[in-house]
Amino acid sequence: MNKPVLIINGPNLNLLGTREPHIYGSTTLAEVEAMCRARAEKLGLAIEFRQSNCEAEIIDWIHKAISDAAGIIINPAAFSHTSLAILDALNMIEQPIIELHISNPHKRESFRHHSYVTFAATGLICGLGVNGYVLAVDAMADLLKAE
Ligand code: CA2
Repeated sequence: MNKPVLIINGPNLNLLGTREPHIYGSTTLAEVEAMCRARAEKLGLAIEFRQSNCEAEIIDWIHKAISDAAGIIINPAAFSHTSLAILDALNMIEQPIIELHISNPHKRESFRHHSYVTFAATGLICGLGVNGYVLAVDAMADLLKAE
């Protein structure tokens, strides 16, 4: 059986669509999950879609993905800018990793310009709103096909 692509969402993204719509839009995370599932189904990919506000839980998911996932799509949210521990975990992954941001952090405050996660990422999608998730599923399908 094909291993699923793990889609990880970091802290506060459970509130997507309910706050700061001028930055993040008004689509909820449940709706983003539905968009990803629809696209993945068309591409014949299985996905696991998760969100956590807890750094340790995200690290545990990444460890499990070493053996259980075909690839990882991750919006690490604020942990992008702070978490060397998530980078260390992602560096253990041999499968493709796509880092994703809804906004374009490089157009925002300078503390968002650096992401630890980028050092482990195969590719990066940012600034395209929640449609970036669908594009990430497409890009992951291409990366997996090329393997
Ligand atoms: O643009 C992105 O996707 C970010 O990863 C979002 C993070 C931010 O710290 C990064 O710099 C860029 C923040 C996520 C906060 O989630 C919210 C959800 C709903 C309303 C407000 C914030």
